[in-house]
Amino acid sequence: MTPDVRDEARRADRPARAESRDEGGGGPRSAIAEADWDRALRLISAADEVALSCHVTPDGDALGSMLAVGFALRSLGKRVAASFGDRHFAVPRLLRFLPGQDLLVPPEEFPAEPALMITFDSSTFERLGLLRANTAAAREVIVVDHHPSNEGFGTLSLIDSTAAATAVLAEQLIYRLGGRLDRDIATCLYAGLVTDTGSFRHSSTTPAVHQMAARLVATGLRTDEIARELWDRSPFSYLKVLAGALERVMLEDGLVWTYVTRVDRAAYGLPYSEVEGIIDIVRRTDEAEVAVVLKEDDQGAWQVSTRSKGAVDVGAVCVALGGGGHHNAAGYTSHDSVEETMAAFRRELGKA
Ligand SMILES: [Mn+2]
Repeated sequence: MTPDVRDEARRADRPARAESRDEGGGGPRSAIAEADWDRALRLISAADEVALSCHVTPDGDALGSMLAVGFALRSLGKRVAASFGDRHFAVPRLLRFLPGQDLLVPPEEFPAEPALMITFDSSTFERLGLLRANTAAAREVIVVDHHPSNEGFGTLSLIDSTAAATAVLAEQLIYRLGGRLDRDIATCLYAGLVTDTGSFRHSSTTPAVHQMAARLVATGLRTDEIARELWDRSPFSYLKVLAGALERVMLEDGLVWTYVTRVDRAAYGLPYSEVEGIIDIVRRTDEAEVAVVLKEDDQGAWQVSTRSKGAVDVGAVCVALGGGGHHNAAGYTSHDSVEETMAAFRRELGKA
């Protein structure tokens, strides 16, 4: 599965999680054992320096969880190096408001052989990008994550697939370390919580999620400012590119789709990363069960984002086309023309 496909899954509505009381086979992984928390605390208390990583092209949950724990470790007197393994190391524009960016170092300054490393929200070793070698060379690797598919690539797993976000586990780790929530830590955790619950809209939004949000908001953080940074801003050029994409949107037999070329983006100087949100506008369409947006990247390949309202498994469609994802949110890469790409998509959709 390509990183882009995983990004599709993480950006979109998650399917409803099974109840954690279901302890039969095939259910979510059970909550983290006390013995594992204890071992994590022992490893951390014995360390002078802790190296933190999250997945490449981090979202609010990955970066927010990592920075929140980074703050807590620093206040315990640990040296902290935090990073993510992108080739072009830069914090995504939407996340530059997060406090704690001084904890970040580019991958080339990350400890080559960390004695203790902690990874956040990365479901696979692959998703650590340039930091894979550092991870492989680390003596101990604690994996903090909530993806049910997590490979458990570390020496210790703190994985709970019933958690709505990795930030939920990060908060627990901070408490167990004897840390307290301040406004900076809470801002980072809140960014994770709202990102992964889609602003408390997804089915993962449990009473526990709102209780955690209440603890975070009680520190005095600005929910309005965080919401604007994460969801409600874009450069003017985005509106122009969006207008072009909406101008040519098509509705055919329950399928709504459009495309954005690199020429469209170049005309307004809009980077590829800024067109991710177009699918969220297109998928609103009442008359369509499935939404597709083809986004041409800087290399000329089409990154295909797909969404379903539930009746169709777009994950299966995208797997058949070489990609992957979830039932309601998936993606793949196409090197064909727009017409050929859509013809192949329709063909697979017909089988689903
Ligand atoms: Mn997450």
